[in-house]
Amino acid sequence: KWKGEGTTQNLESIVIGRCHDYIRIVNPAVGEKNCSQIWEAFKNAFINKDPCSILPKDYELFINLTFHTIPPNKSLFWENNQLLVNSFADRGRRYMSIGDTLFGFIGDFLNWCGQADSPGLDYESCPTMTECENNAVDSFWRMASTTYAKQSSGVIQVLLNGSAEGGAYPQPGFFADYEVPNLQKDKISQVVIWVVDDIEGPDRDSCGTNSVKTLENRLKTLGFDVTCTDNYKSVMFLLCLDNPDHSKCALASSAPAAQRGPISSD
Ligand code: ENP
Repeated sequence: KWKGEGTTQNLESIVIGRCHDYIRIVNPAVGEKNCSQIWEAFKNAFINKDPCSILPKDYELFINLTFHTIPPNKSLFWENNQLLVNSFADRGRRYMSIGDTLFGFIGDFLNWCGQADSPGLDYESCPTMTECENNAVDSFWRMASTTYAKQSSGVIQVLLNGSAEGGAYPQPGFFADYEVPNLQKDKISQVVIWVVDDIEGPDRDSCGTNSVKTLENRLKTLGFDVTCTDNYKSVMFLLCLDNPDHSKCALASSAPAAQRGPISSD
């Protein structure tokens, strides 16, 4: 009856399994957590309720149970480049994006919703954002985003997609609406913005133009020290893995090296 996809099959096993994977393998530094209690808190946020009346605060217990600190300088905010961010962050080894926190790790790529007057999950369909904004998934990410932004400290990075249709800094958007307003001025020393275009994609947005300019001005007005870099090299290298022959991917020294031919033995 809803337009969105239904609950992911095996949701309970996935949530409990991801929780164990996270605390034992991905990031044992968070210490002991009770994964079955975390599942109960997650489920109780939305089961037996009208799937359009779920509020961020319904996930409060879930967030309290999964809560851990985010190491300074490791936060990585983003819009419109989830898979790139997943690779770049490397499960928290390089950066800790929201998907590399315990609460974000549990929800990543999943779908879920309940139904009024029934304890069952709805595996057939779930409401989309356009049907109602207070749906189980969006309210989850609003709560997670708010928590993540409030916890971020030191130098924080923002990876934006300069080829995105709606602009690199979409408004409305989770970053604009739930993260920027919750950044803690006294804990954050600098905001580093990276605007990276798709290798084949158009150059729609860059530092100092269009929506990125709006973001830079907003952050400066809030009192943050802001820097912005277009097509940041480390991220470019990662994108170039899949497009090694594209002109944007030529390494500065590689052309002469190739022309030199094979290394001679004398
Ligand atoms: P999209 O639209 O590119 O990607 C949405 C997909 O990313 C969904 O599969 C969603 O999982 C997953 N996801 C991971 N983290 C978030 C998240 N954090 N979030 C919403 N979805 C998330 O992402 P958005 O909507 O632009 O959100 C990007 C935001 O994440 C940025 O604000 C960034 O700073 C933040 P699922 O469970 O829906 O299948 C917050 C909102 O970290």
